[in-house]
Amino acid sequence: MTRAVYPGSYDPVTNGHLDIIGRAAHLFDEVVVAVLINKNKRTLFSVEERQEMLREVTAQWDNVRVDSWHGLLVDYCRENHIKAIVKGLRAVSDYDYELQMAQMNHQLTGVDTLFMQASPQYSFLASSLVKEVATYGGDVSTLLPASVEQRLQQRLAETR
Ligand code: COD
Repeated sequence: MTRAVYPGSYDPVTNGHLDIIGRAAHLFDEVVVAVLINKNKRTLFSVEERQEMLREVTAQWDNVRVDSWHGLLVDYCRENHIKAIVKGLRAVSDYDYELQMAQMNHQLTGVDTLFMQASPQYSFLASSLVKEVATYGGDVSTLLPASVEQRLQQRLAETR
């Protein structure tokens, strides 16, 4: 059985993430979308909320599972017998840091990282930018699943 993990912050999940998840689900028997917890990073949504949104929008794929993890990604891979990490690359600017992480992870445990190129229509898309645009009233409806956009608008209204 081929199993891969697609790790990230997912604060919140965007259509760019979903595009990678769907494509990875065609390549692997199982894809685990893992919300990595970083206590030093301030997020708009809690880990539970981020997982809930991911579960809603990935329900269409039987072989996609959502999980969370606090600690090193390589330890998650080891504990769950996962040999491949999937990452999305939007632009050359993503590559330097992603390559460094991939090499470090490989050095630590031998786990391999597979890069999938972002689809052109999503290559500018990042959760942080979506939050910024929505904060100032911009239209983000084509960038997020409808249920996620609804939650984002609700959260921004609560924090105003
Ligand atoms: N199109 C395609 N891919 C995209 C898009 C898009 N529009 N937007 C984002 N992605 C990709 C990102 O490149 C990334 O691969 C993934 O989707 C998740 O994105 P984010 O922004 O939600 O998540 P990040 O980049 O903040 O996640 C970083 C990790 C949490 C994966 C990383 O920090 C990590 O592995 N942390 C665990 C601790 C650890 O092991 N540290 C040592 C590393 S060597």
